[in-house]
Amino acid sequence: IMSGFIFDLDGVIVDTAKYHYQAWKQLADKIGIEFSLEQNEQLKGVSRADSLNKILEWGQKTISNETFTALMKEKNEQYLDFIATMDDNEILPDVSKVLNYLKTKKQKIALGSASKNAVQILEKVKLTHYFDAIVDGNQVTNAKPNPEVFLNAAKQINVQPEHCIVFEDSLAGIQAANIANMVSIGIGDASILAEADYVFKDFSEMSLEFIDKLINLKN
Ligand code: G16
Ligand code: MG
Repeated sequence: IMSGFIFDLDGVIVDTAKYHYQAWKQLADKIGIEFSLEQNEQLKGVSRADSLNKILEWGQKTISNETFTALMKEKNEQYLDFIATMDDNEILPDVSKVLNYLKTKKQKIALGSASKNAVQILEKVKLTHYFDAIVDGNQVTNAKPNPEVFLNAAKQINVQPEHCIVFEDSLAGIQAANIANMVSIGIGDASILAEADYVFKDFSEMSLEFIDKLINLKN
């Protein structure tokens, strides 16, 4: 019996969403655009370029391609400064427990992230060795809710989409998992993630019995 477990990174394995927010906030302040936590919610799972496009749209600002590239670079440098301080203390509750359990049950594990910094972050928090495949923003052209990232991950671990389970903190990611015909599990706020098959506040709310159920789900 074999399932594929696909983890989103930001907001599921580590709370880098707060660093994305701070980096975008600083940039928005600098160019004179208001940027709220609510708006930040809409940037979760969204690529760097699409995020900047949305912020500019909200602020009704048009800029040259050159400035656009410079602003993306500036945001990422700020973000990388935050990332540099990360260690395994930043792994979210019971993520390691779940990864360990899946390993002992010989399940396939993949990463499905929109981030171009995913490999670096996994290294910082020392989780790289758990993953049979890593699909991130460097390999994907269509952003969530397009299912490309998850379908690509399923292919790399050689598991049919119907036998894959996706853990996601963003609505776009839940939608992508649903479109891919995978089991979608929201990690976070149930009111935001209402389209998910299941929602948990975090992994500490998820029992090992439930994970067993996922392993045996559609086999
Ligand atoms: C993450 C975040 C997004 C971020 C995107 C791109 O996706 O949720 O907020 O904009 O990656 O990140 P970067 O600028 O590092 O390439 P995910 O899919 O891991 O949640
Ligand atoms: Mg996320």
